[in-house]
Amino acid sequence: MAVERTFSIIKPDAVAKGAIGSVISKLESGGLRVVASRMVQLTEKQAREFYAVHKERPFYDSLVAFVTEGPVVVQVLEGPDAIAKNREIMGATNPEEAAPGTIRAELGTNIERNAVHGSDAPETAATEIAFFFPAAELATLS
Ligand code: 3AN
Repeated sequence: MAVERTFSIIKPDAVAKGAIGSVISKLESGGLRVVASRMVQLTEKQAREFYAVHKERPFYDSLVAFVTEGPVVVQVLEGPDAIAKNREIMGATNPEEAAPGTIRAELGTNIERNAVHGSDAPETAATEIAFFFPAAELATLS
């Protein structure tokens, strides 16, 4: 298994619930390590740009409003097969379909307010990491 990096957001709903620690605990228990982390209040401009791939979708404006309603934690995770592993730990996009024990099953409310974001492929991981973190801010773990 190749060691990869992926990008993760702990969304405003999970932050507001005081669940930052639970999310990171699940990620770390699953073998992922945090190599960069920052709390940030996204601007509308940043959110629109970050989610530009969804700009034609009917939920785009609502998604932008949600991710800007309060602070989020943006982070970079590293580990074997980190992209797929993170998505496995997150669970399905719709919390109602997420497997028991996953972050979205435990902390998500609905398909929009679903607690976390994770990159879906190596290309998006690279783009999303660079959107928030200069290379110099990524830790090298021993
Ligand atoms: P994932 O986050 O699981 O990769 P995407 O990339 O399809 O899912 O969707 C990005 C985000 O857009 C989701 N995390 C969710 O917040 C929101 N979203 C996706 N589908 C819907 C939908 N049908 N209605 C409302 N929000 C949605």
